[in-house]
Amino acid sequence: MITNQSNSWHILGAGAIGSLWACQLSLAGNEIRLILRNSAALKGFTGQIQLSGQSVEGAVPLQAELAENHQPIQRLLVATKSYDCLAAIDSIRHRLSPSSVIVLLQNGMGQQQQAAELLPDIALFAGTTTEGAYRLPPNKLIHAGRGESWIGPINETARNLGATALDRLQQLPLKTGYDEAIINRLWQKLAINAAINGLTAKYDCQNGRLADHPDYCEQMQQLCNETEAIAKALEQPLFDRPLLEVALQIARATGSNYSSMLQDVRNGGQTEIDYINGFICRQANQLGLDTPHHQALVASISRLHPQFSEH
Ligand code: KPL
Repeated sequence: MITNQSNSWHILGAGAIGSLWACQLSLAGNEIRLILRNSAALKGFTGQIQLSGQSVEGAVPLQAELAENHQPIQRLLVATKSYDCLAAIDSIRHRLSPSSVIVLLQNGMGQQQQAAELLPDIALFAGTTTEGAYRLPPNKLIHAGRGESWIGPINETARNLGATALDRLQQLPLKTGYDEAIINRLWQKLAINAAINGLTAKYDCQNGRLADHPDYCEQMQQLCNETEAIAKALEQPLFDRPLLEVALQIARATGSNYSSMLQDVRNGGQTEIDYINGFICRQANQLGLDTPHHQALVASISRLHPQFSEH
């Protein structure tokens, strides 16, 4: 039986966003368990996260465990990087039941559809957020900027269950709305990330630099033109003004930020390029349309980490 008000949450992906929701859910009286990637991470976990910034300051005690545990999972928040999503879900699949509810809160697109194919009978929701947070090892979490989040169903099971399954998320002091048309919200966020993240990674610059540099603005324009054409062909309305205008506004508003993709490159890690600009290329391909500027950007970011690239 599905208990809509379950207060037991597991969190996969203890980066900044996963940790922020873990802390907020815990502070609101929910029972939280972080699922860590291996025994070294579990051994190194200090048992608490030191929260500061835009959230109430203090130490939040949290429990942690490994995926191979057998305790059933009622509510699961997946906040891994997009490219880790399927493997992460697969690692806890033995703990899911038809009454489990999963929320994917990640950048990029493509993984939501793959997860929906993998788990047709489990309620799957997806979300997007503009909350700003970062981790300072070993256990600090800085909630740097307030934003807003949207969550909505991505399969029939979730649509039938509706917003009440996510009451606990909506009761947190993080501005969160429920939207049946979540795919469109994901497209809007994707369109912005596709205009900013890859270029900042390519030119190793802060977001604001894109808006100040005529050559970078021109490249944003080309990416935005292609994104708008694909979104239009897929009947996904973006904004009530040109995408470039919105992307430039966000690049300026987050001017001193280093985009998540640039941070990944600087940390020597894999990037989400295949789930951002790469997703747009795959959609274009299915439509028989060309996206040369997105393709070139995917190729140049992939060259930074050829060992990881799908392409
Ligand atoms: O979402 C972002 C990201 O870095 O992933 C932007 C909007 C570019 C802010 O940095």
